[in-house]
Amino acid sequence: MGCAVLLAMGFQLAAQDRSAPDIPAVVAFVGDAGMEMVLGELATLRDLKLLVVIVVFIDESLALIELKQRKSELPNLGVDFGATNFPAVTEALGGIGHWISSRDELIEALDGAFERETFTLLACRIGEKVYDGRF
Ligand SMILES: Cc1ncc(C[n+]2csc(CCOP(=O)(O)OP(=O)(O)O)c2C)c(N)n1
Ligand SMILES: [Mg+2]
Repeated sequence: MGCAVLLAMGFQLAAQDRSAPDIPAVVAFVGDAGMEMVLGELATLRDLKLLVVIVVFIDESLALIELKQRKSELPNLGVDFGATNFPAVTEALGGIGHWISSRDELIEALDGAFERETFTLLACRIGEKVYDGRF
C-alpha cells in the first residue's frame, strides 16, 4: 500500500541522477488508505523538491479488501475509516492540494500540476463500491 508514491519519487530521483532534467512530472495513483500510510513522504517531496503528482482515490474504505470480504459473505469489519483532508495536509507540507469530483476537474488540475515547480496532490472522490464488477 502506498508504494506508488515511493516508486514515483524514486523514479524522479533516478532521473535527476542520470542528468535527465527533461523528465516531466511523474504521476502516482494511490488509494486513500495507502496515502495515509505514506503521508510523511510529502515532507520528503518538499525537501527534495521532487516534481511528483499524486492522484488519490478517495472512498474512505479499504475497498479492495471490502470487496473480498463481501464476496466471501463475511460481515463488514475494519474496512471503513474516516475522512482525511488530504489537500489541507498537502498544503501544510508545502505542496498544492485540490479536491477533484469530475473528469473535467481532473484534466484541468493535471494541466496545472504539470506547469508548476512544486508537488501536487489531487484528492479524487470516486464514490463508494466503484470497483464492483471490475475485478
Ligand atoms: C502494507 C500493506 N498492508 C496491507 C495490504 C493489504 N491490502 C491490499 S489493498 C488494501 C486496501 C487498500 O486501501 P486503499 O489504499 O484505500 O485502496 P482502495 O482499495 O480503497 O482503492 C490492503 C489493506 C497491503 N497490500 N500492504
Ligand atoms: Mg480506499
